[in-house]
Amino acid sequence: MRRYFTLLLMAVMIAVIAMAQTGKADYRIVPLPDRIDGIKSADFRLTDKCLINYTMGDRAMERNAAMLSRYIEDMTGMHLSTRPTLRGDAGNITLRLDDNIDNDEGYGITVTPKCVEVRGKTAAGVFQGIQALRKSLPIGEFDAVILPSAQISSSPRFGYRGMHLDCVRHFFGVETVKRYIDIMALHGMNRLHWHLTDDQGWRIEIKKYPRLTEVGGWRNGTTLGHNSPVNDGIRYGGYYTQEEIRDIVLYAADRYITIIPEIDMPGHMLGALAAYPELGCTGGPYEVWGMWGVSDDILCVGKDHTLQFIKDVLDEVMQLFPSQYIHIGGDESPRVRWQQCPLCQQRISDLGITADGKQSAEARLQGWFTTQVQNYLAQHGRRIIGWDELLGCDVDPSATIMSWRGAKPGAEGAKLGHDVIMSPVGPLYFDYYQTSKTWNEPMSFGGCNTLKKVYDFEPVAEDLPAGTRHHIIGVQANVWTEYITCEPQIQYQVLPRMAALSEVQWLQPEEKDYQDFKARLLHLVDLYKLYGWTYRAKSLIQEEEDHAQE
Ligand code: TNX
Repeated sequence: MRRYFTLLLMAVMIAVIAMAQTGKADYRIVPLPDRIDGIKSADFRLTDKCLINYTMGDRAMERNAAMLSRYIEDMTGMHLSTRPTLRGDAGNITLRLDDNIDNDEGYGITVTPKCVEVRGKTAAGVFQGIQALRKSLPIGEFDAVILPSAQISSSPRFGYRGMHLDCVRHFFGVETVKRYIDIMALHGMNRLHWHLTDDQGWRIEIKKYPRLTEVGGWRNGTTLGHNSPVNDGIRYGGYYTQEEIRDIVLYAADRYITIIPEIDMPGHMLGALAAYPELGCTGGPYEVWGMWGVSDDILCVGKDHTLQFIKDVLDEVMQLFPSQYIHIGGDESPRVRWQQCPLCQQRISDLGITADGKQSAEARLQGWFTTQVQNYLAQHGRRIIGWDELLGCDVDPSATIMSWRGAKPGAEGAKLGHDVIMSPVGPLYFDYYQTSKTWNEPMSFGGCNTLKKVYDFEPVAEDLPAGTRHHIIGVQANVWTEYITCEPQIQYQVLPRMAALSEVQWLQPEEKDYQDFKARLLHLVDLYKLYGWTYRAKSLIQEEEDHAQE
């Protein structure tokens, strides 16, 4: 009887083991780690009995551990507990800081039969290692996942790895912005450039100037099609309260993403002008715009009041955003109003500004205004980023330039000693089409930035002199939302192009290989599916040899 029972038990156990689902990790992820060295020893078996160890008392690592636990559960269905500890124990995953890693965001992962170690020079680096480990896992319901023994290590090529999001032309709620941050984290990115003010609305609550959002946050309608004269006549708007902004900034910080707010000035300001017409040259009245494009009405910088207004706004912005950088726009500022404004002309003559062969007096006036803002922010330990138009108005080289009208202005800026972030319209405007065959695509701004064009982008031009190359500090893709009205459409525009961008941001040029990337991309896309994100599937299955220019 007893023997019969033992046999039965054994049979049941064999059946259970046979039924148990086992998956296997694959470290060839996106972005591809710099090194994946196999170790000749047995594999590590990850189960829900494993613990995630982190250093006791380290809040950042505690959050990292919790995040990894959640990711593993998303991917495999296995729930692993986290544990504060002073040392790594066999059979567990251990997160720890490692001074031997040079790059602040570099990571190392060591897998042996006994344990898995995720290391970084900083907690941010450990987080990058966590993302890598997460993307290596198979997707499904598993009882165990086999992790082949290996040494993996990687460091990002660029310290500034950005995505931009325009929440003005269309407004997106807190949850959408948080999911955008999640998507960025998955792709190893660390800067969110958040476009918060423009002609079509003012989206950030400023306590001292409540009309900015009460009045400036709303437009009476939106143009249909590509800036057609037909307007839908539907009141549209919204804004983020300061409380919501703090919540989003923290959410991003927990994922090692810094949010850089953009308050675009002196142009793209109709939101503010509609609320406070005295800020303009003509005194208005102004309306929050229901059209796209560039408005002639910009801030009047002849009035001291305008400067005070900007300082007051920036005071509140700085309280909300710990980012060292504040983006002050500076793009697309026509100067026709300044030419006719007695106060602006008075300012020009008071300052003794004159035109020369290169620049008009009004261009110099924008330079003066920008410098005032730059100095004010510098007094508070902050730095400015501005669009490449700033290069045309004598700003100090300590201003960082965002090169959008191609990569050439960025290269010029670097030669002048500016730090530069490359985000040229071609191929890094993700509001542009992803194919030349646009008839089956959601309406976009125009252009044609295919997955391959994004992948092939090289931010540091070959002919850039050696002493200036270090000024190219980052790469970013921009998502303007004139034609993007809802979250699935944002995701469709950025996925999978963000995957290609992540390899531009992380890999050295010689490590890149488009065909290999496309093969590795398939698993990443399975993660998009897992999270229910919308993406452009056609970019995966067909080679789109589009050479249309933007
Ligand atoms: C240019 S990029 C703009 C934006 C538009 C975008 C559309 C830049 C500094 N200005 O205002 O939304 O093109 O792609």
